Parts: sequence; structure tokens; C-alpha cells
Amino acid sequence: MSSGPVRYVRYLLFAAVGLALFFFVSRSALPIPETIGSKLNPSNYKDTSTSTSSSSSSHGNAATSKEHTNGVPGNGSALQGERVNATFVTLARNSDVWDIAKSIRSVEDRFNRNYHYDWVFLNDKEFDDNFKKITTALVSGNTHYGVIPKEHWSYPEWIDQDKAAKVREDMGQKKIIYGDSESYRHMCRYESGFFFRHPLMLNYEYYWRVEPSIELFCDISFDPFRFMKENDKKYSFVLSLYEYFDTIPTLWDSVKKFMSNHPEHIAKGNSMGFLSDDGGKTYNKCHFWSNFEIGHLEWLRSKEYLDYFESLDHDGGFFYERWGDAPVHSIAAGLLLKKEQIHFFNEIAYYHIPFTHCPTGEQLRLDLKCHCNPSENFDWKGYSCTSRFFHVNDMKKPAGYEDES
Ligand SMILES: Nc1nc2c(ncn2[C@@H]2O[C@H](COP(=O)(O)OP(=O)(O)OP(=O)(O)O)[C@@H](O)[C@H]2O)c(=O)[nH]1
Ligand SMILES: [Mg+2]
Repeated sequence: MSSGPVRYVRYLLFAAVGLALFFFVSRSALPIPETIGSKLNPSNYKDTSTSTSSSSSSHGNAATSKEHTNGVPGNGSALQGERVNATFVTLARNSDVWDIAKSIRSVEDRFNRNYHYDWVFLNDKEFDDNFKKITTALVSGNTHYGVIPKEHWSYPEWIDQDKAAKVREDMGQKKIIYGDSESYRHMCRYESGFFFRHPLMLNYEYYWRVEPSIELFCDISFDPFRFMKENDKKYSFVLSLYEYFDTIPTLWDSVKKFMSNHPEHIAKGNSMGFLSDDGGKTYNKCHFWSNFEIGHLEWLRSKEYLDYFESLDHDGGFFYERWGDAPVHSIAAGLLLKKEQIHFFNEIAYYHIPFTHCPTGEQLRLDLKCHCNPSENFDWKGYSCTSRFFHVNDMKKPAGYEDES
């Protein structure tokens, strides 16, 4: 038996060791994922579950998006760990709910669970409660739901609707893809000229477009929004290809008219070589596949882009032909931006039926835990325009590309 004072010293020692152990265990245990932490925070939960519908003023992204004025492009440390003022954006119908759920799961697992960027959903009709419930549960950032104003999803007054209906009938008979669809035309026109002007989008600087049923095959180990901002990129892509000529027979004539009316909008050092093989006389039909896009909203809201869109829109090809938002965005990026402002994300592995972008480079795929089959990579195959993009930008193709062509 120990005597009194010795016993007290021992009790004190036990207590100190116990406290130290408790402190160590409580600090080193698996952290509560931030996502769960933020979902449990009552103010965040309220914002998510009361996300807006068609109203613009109640849009609550201000607290979760950060404006950076001190970021030096190209200086990785300037914005280290901070988010950019950016959002995911999806145009969808209520019936797309399970297909978009799949896309969200993929984007969250591979990227957004670590960043919690917001997600804006847009629809020409009200989103129903089921759509909102399922998508809000899956997105780790705040969700916002917007109805598209009627004037952004209808015929402008200069369009002859009988002529447009006749075109749809003819294109349907010729079995041109979506040739007979009226809603597809409104969708393409909306994505070309309006989504970035929706009230819910106005407070953001960058967007990442996500469509239903896409897949991401690799971890995204960096913040692409931040990369865009730091490197002054305005538009980016992962897949490029040739457009069906029958959907855009007079698009290039319309573009040439715009170029001659607005030479001041055409960038020096642009990517004309990506779009045309004869210095601009004809369009080679190359375009970036716009179902994936990360881009600068303020560029789309610029006078240059809006003049371009309005000029094309007045020529009527969204309705009298079937101009897609992919060639419309791509031609704008190719002519209004300096070529260095367009970026190809090799690291972002992506699938939208029927094409796959699987990063070239085995070590990269292993490091990023990719599960795509590199032999399915579309980039270096004959119908892709990505080789041309590399050529125009004097870029060296990644090692191993020959095995995938
Ligand atoms: N709200 C709404 N969204 C639509 C409508 N039509 C298409 N969308 C959305 O617009 C996007 C493009 O439509 P999709 O049906 O995916 O077209 P796609 O087959 O991918 O077209 P391609 O890429 O040209 O092959 C998707 O996000 C759709 O959910 C519509 O009538 N209303
Ligand atoms: Mg799609």
C-alpha cells in the first residue's frame, strides 16, 4: 500500500494521462465529413430545402459563393483552398429526374463532395416536389430551381411559325436527328442564348453544365473552376466532333454576316484554324460537344457574345434549320476568344451517350482511379476534332495517343 501523498501523485498522473488520451482520440478520430456537418447546420438546411423556384430575389447563393478580386491568374497559391463563385447548371424536365440523379451522384463522388458547389436546375415548366427532393438530397451544395421565362422559350416575333412547322415535317421525313422536334429547337436556342441570363445565374461567374445520364470516370483532384479563373480560361471542353451538316446548312453564312458587321468583336489570335480549313470561307463543322462545358458566364453575358447570338437568332436558323448550341457556342469561342482562352481538360474523364473521353496516359488514369477503358477514348479517332485543336494550339499530344486512334 502506498502512503497518502504518493497515492495523490499517482491519481494526478492517471488523470493527466487519461485526459491526454481522451484529447488524442477525439482529435484523431475520422472527421465528420464537411458535407454532413453542413447538412446538419440548420441555416444551411433551410436554404437548401427552401431553394427558389421562379423568383429571382430570394436566390441565396451569396453566402456560399466567394468573389475573389486578389487572385493572380497563374498563381496557384493565390486562391489556395478557396472556392470560386461558380455553380453547376442543368436544364431538365421532371421526367429526367433519375437520369440526372445518376449524373449528380457521379459528379459528387468524383468531385463536388469535397467542394460543395451550388447547383442550379432550370426548366420550362415548374419542377415538381419529387424532382426537388431527390436532387437536393444528392447535391452537397445548395440547390436552386428556376422556371424559364416564357419569352426565352418561345418563338420570337420575326419567325414564321408555318415555315418552321414545314421545316420540321421535312426534316422528320429525312430522318434527321431531332429534325421534327419543336422542343429540341427551343432547348438549343435557350442553351445558346439565355441560360446564362436566367436570374438564378446572374450572381455566378463560372458554370459547369451537366446533362442527365453522364458519367465521370476519374477523380477530379483539383478545382476546374479555380483553374479556369487563375488561368483566364473562358471556355473548356472534353470532347469535340463534326456536326451533321443537314442541321446547319446556313449557319456559317450567318456567322460570316456577323463577322463583317462586327469586325471589332473578332479576337486577334483566335481559333479560326479549328473551325475552318480555308481561312474562314467555309466551316469544317468542328465543334466542342457542349453537353459538357465549364465556362465563364460573364463572357457569355458580354456585348461580343450577345451581339453574336442576336445576329444569329435574327437569321432564324434555330427554327428554319436545327442549329445546335454546340456549334453556336463553339464558333463563338473560336472567334471571340483568344485561342489560349479555350481549354481541353484531359484529366476530366467523361461519358455522354455515345462518346467517351478517357484520359490518355496510363499513370494519370491510375493516379486518378479511373474506371474507363482507354480503348474507348474518342479523342484521337477519325471523327473527333481534338487532334485539330492540338494542332491549332501547337500542343503535343499526350504519350500513348497512337494506341487509342
Ligand atoms: N426543361 C426541358 N429540358 C429539356 C427539354 N429538352 C431537352 N432538355 C434538356 O436539355 C438537355 C439536352 O437534351 P438531351 O435530350 O440530353 O439531348 P441529347 O440527346 O443529349 O442531344 P445531343 O447531345 O445533341 O445528342 C438535357 O439536359 C435535357 O434534360 C425540354 O423540352 N424541357
Ligand atoms: Mg444529353
